[in-house]
Amino acid sequence: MNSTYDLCIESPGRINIIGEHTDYNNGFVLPTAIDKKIKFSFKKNENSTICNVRSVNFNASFSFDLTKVEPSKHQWENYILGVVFELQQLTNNLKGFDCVIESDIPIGSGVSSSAALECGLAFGLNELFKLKLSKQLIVELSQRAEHNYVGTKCGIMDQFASVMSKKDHVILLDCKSLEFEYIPVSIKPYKIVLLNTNVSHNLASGEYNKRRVQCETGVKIIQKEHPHVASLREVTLDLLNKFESTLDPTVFNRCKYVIEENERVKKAVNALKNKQLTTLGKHIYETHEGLKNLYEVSCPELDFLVEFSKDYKEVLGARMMGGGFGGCTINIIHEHKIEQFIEDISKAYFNNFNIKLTAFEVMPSKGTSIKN
Ligand code: GAF
Repeated sequence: MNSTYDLCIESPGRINIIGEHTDYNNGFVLPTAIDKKIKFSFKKNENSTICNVRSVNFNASFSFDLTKVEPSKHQWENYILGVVFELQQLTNNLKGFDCVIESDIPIGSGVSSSAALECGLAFGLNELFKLKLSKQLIVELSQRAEHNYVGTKCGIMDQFASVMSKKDHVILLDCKSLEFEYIPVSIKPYKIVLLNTNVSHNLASGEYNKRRVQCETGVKIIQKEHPHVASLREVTLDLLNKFESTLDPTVFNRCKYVIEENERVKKAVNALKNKQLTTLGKHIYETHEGLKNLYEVSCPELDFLVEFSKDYKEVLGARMMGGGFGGCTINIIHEHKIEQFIEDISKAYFNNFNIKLTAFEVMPSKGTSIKN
């Protein structure tokens, strides 16, 4: 840490083994933090309400006054302002501060640099000003910041993973009750490799929020006849099928995907706990099919990478990860084949799209913490 700063925080990005687009449907997810993170250096700005924030990666700075926090036209600033605004709804103890931010998380790659930014800032300010907010509150206020200042009506998975993760484990999170279980990632000799399409997606661009509305539309129609249904969590495939002729076909497909995905998470967890890694991989491939055909959040670059991986018996499973429309695929691959696989797939990807692929292995890591 730079010696002129009082506090250094590290806040990680996340992966998700399985359970995509289920979090805002009260479903199940299986994420964990990774060893790519954002570093924050904080210091108090005594006797002032002015806050100065600098992003090393964007080579940009901005300042704002705590007495006049409002959205900015620069999206990255809204992540900061949103968190400060949400903190101000909970406490009067925020004072001026200086903060420098530096990240090695690839932006727009589906590993949630946004949640890392929100959670790291909230966690850091909680420490700096001794606000005594619980980790769960930090998770929830960071999610609200994304809803209210960034405009993405995201679920809770990314913020939860960024704050709550434990080294060498994934989190089975019930997004309805927020009950969770840490599950060891014992997958030797396999490893987790991300392949970044380097095609950028922007969740706030509307498609993400549209999916959420489509799922809610399905729920509202089913609810009329089945009042106990509050979310897709309470809908079985049999019940959904009874509404096939009533629901708009797109809405039906979205709902079908979510219901099937929740079932897949449970099966995948079972497979992981019993070291049935081939079965785990099969479910991961099935998730990609669902995201591509029913949920329609994939894109040609992601589909290409997943299809290509199927020619390698050493790849147990691959799928697009995160919100979609670009970003990374997650791959479970035998450690002896990683190098060859990356070489082959990078060449093929470049030949097809004229875009360079970026590949990196990730380790399940701990959540947001103070760096000593
Ligand atoms: C994004 C969102 F932020 C998450 O809440 C989640 O919905 C994910 O997309 C899809 O599973 O990362």
